[in-house]
Order: sequence, then C-alpha cells, then structure tokens
Amino acid sequence: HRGWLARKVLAEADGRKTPWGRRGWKRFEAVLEGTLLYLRKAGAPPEAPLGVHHALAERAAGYTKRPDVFRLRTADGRRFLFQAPTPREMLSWIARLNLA
Ligand code: I3P
Repeated sequence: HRGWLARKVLAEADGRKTPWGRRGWKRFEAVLEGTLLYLRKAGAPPEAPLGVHHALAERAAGYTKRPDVFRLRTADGRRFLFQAPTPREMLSWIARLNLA
C-alpha cells in the first residue's frame, strides 16, 4: 500500500510530547510493507521505517484544522497525525495499518 501522507509527530518514543519546533506537518511518500511503514520526502532517502505491528490507527475526529486526518499510536508509544489525500485513502490506510 502506498501514497502521499502528511505527518505531524505528536509524541516520540515512550510517549514524550514532541517539543515545540518539531511539531510541523511534513509531506511524505508512504509505503507500507508488512509491519513497516516507510516514509520518504520527495527527492530524499527514506527515514528509518516505523514499526506498526500492534499499532492503533483511528480517525482523528476531533482534529479539524485539516481534512482526512487519522491518528496512529505505535506499540512503543509514539503518536502521530497523518493526513491522507482523500477520505477513501484515509479509511484504507486506517484499515491496513490496523491489520499490519
Ligand atoms: C508547529 C506547527 C504545527 C502546529 C503546532 C506548532 O510549530 O505550526 O503546524 O500544529 O501546534 O507547534 P513548529 O513547526 O515550530 O513545531 P497544527 O498545524 O496542528 O496547529 P501545536 O504545538 O499546538 O501542536
């Protein structure tokens, strides 16, 4: 599964809130391979993949600044918001991440 996603990092490993200055939205090409989510900025090498086994994805109903946003919480306590390009892709990412 692949596509463009914008990401905001809410909390880093162990659940520590991302400090001010690193909380902005960034756009990536995302590829889910098994339990690994690879994120790559246009023209850049991929970041270290994010392990999404036992991660929880759900629609970010309370977040109204952008449309088509879902939350992802990983087993190691990281928390993200991701914005998909369309409602359909948002639902598809939620389903696939929860099955990974
Ligand atoms: C953040 C950036 C984000 C904003 C976040 C800011 O600044 O403006 O867009 O989140 O607000 O801290 P920086 O890039 O300097 O980290 P929203 O787009 O959701 O408002 P936050 O601290 O309230 O999460």
